Amino acid sequence: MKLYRVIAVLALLVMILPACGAPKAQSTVLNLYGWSDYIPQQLLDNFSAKYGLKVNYDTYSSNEEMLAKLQAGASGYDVVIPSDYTVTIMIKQGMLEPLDISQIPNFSNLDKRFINRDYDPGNKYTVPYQWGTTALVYDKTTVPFEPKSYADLWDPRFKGRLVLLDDEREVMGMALQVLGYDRNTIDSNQLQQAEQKLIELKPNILKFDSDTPENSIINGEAWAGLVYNGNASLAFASDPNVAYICPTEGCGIWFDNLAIPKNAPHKDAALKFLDFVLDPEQSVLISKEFPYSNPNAAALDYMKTNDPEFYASYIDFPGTNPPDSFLANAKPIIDVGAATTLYDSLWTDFKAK
Ligand code: N2P
Repeated sequence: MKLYRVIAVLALLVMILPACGAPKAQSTVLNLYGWSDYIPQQLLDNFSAKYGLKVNYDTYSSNEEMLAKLQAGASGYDVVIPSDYTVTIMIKQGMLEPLDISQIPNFSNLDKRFINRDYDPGNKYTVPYQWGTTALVYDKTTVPFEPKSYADLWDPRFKGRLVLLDDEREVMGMALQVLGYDRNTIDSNQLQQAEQKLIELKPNILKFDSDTPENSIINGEAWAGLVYNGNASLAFASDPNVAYICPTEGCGIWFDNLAIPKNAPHKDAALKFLDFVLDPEQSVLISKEFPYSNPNAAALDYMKTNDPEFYASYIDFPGTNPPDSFLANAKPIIDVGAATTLYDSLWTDFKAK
């Protein structure tokens, strides 16, 4: 065979072989991009030890922050943790890799109530992480009166004493509900009224904090606030005078998920991570450090057997185990499509005032 023919055959083989399923080198790294204060370091260490993978963990404080970063071209991430309405947006924009659930055996550990939800029918792109409510927290010993509604937060006696999530859909949603509107409205007039309503609340706001708002309640600087359930659970764990209630207008309800961004560089590692997080023993680590509500039925069984004391506290507290008074009147955030830009601009304007 002439030399040029040998070269041509070799070149052809180099092109064809990878497509024929030649084994691809296993990843040695997992790049995780998740909410801050949400994944125990112990779980990441256990994952690293089991698979010999190095985990890099970048954090964000809101869905909007994560989405903006990915839309701006950040492409190195293997796993993200979007909430329900953000899953809708990411699927619509082709930002997620489809999942093969047969490669995630621990998926069967999930409570059936938390799979196959509207934002991802058939779990084609996501697996549940944690879920929860967004509602009112307060310290019974510091408040001038016990609030019952979101509207009560506008009382001048709360001057400089409120901590609010730095979460545009949750806070705008609260103002819309106080005005008697749908928290997912796309009506620009109602949205502008909501911004005005929030501007009236400004004197009462001590700070915005989506990461550790429980600290402001625990240290007494804030008397009440709008927080996620896990924040309230942590505040209660350190101070039994803390209450977490569903306001008369109705609380928020949300479902967070693990997903693999399109073209993730280490998809094999990402799939291993999705399965590992759903292992009951690992999942209990999440509940113990970040007590949101856990969608993993096998994990709750594991907790009941192996840590009955913690399980009792999990079942007792409305932050971890929301009673009907929360669930009957809980409203999810849904994708508002083109109106998202109006929410963004009103929120930015309000924050700058
Ligand atoms: C973690 C907050 C996650 C809950 N800091 C919001 N869906």
